[in-house]
Amino acid sequence: MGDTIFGKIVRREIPADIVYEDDDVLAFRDLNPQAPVHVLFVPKQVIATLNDASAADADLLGKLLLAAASYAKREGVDKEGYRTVINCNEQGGQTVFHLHVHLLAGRRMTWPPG
Ligand code: DGP
Repeated sequence: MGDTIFGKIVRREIPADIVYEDDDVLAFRDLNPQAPVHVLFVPKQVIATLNDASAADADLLGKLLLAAASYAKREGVDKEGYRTVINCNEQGGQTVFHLHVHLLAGRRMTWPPG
C-alpha cells in the first residue's frame, strides 16, 4: 500500500496535533477543520480506502469508531451530537488514501452532505 502524509504522521516524521493513541489507532486534529471539533482517527496499519478493508479488518474498523465515540464523550460533545464520516475515493471526497474516520462536532451538521 502506498505511503501518505498520514503514514508520516503515524511514524512521527511530520508533526500533528495528536489527541489520542493506542496500539492500533492514532487520532489527530484535521489541518483544515470543518467544525469546532474535527479529529481524524487513522489505523496505524495502512488500509488505503474502505474498499480495501476485509473481514480481517473488522476489529480495527470497530476500534476506529469506538475511539471516535470515546473521544466525543471526553470532549463533552456526545450528548449534543456529532458526525463520523469515512470518505471513499473520488466521488466520496477522499483526498488522503490512508483510511480515516472524521469526527466532526461543535456545530449543527446539515443533511444531505454536499
Ligand atoms: P479526506 O478528504 O476524507 O481524505 O480527508 C483528508 C483530511 O486530511 C482533510 O480534511 C484535510 C486533512 N489533512 C490533509 N493533510 C493533512 C496533514 O498534513 N495534517 C493534518 N492534521 N491533516 C491533514
